Amino acid sequence: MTESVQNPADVTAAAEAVARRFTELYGAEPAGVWAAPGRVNLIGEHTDYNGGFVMPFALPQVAVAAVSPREDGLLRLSSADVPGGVVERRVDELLPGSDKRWTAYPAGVVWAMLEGGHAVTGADVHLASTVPSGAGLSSSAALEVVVALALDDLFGLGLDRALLARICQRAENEYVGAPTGIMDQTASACCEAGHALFLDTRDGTRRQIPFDLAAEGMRLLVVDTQVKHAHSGGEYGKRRAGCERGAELLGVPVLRDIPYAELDEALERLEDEEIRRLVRHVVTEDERVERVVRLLNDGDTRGIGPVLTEGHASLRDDFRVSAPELDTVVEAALAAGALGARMTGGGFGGSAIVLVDDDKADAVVSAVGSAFAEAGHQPPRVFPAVPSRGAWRVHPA
Ligand code: GAF
Repeated sequence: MTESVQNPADVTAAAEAVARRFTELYGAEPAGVWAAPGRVNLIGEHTDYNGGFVMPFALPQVAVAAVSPREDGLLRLSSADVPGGVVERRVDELLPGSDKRWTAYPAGVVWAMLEGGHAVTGADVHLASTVPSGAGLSSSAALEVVVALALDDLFGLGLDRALLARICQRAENEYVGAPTGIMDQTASACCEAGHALFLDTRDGTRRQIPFDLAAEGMRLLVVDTQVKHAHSGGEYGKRRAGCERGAELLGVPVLRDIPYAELDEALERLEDEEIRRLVRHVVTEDERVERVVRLLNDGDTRGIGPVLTEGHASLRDDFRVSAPELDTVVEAALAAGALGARMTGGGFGGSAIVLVDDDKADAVVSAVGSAFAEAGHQPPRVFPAVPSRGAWRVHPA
């Protein structure tokens, strides 16, 4: 049966627990405690490294960090979620690509800050997270952003949220070695409760779009297939390289520069079928984000359902980043009366989202559970996605 999980994080309790453990590990109370959320992406997938549009919102699930600054160049890292105690590094010896463990995310942020000329002289950090890892819900961006925000505060760096997100992206791209775009870090840093975030990844324009499904008798379910995905694995990078090749062949800096109205003409100029499919996905996906924004602005929230489902078909058939478990969620949910459904995040496993009327939610959850059992997939975890706030300092408030 489908397991129902994950109450929204009780951040205050989590912050107290993390601060207590920090004190045990490092022998003094932390200077503060910060939190940064995971995200789901409503629409706009694999567009962020093509200069396109995305529309994520933050989840209630968060990474929490208790942190104190140091002046002696030592970086001490520990996590409640990973056994192994405290890991020590020297900030001036951090080396991109040298760390294959979870510590690469916080250490990468320190490295990226130093590379950017921001003076960070060391820190003690204890982390814990309620964002499921490997579920396509940006657990790694949450770790990066929570550490970046803490360091920004503690060292008085005065970074704005967009720059904070770019530093975290640099940590992920260069230090961790995953060639991701800017969506996840921006979502974790910049989202607002009750809103989805429209982001133009080319010029960085952000718009908060009110997104209150509860008021309209609907909800968005996250279905975590528990099939693990990994961005540093080759497939994500191959898609990205294919998109860049497509832009080059079409003579534009990024695929965002191909107007939707000129897509057919652009496709005719491409001989390689694989690249043609990648280009078609990216250009149509940007158009779908714009359509969703228009529908939400017009108050037609139900109308976004079919657009989400269209997006899934494009990711499955053209971009080819879906997985059998994700397709099962979408098919079973729609057959049971969902308004729309799609995979969310990078793909190759991870999570799907399902837009559903409140009175159909139970039927949809049970249909997805049965379909998984029938297909021999391990049971998924299902929880509602409530648009929540971006990163903040929990203590001192
Ligand atoms: C992952 C990446 F981290 C994002 O930058 C984005 O490309 C997404 O996959 C696909 O839309 O979450």
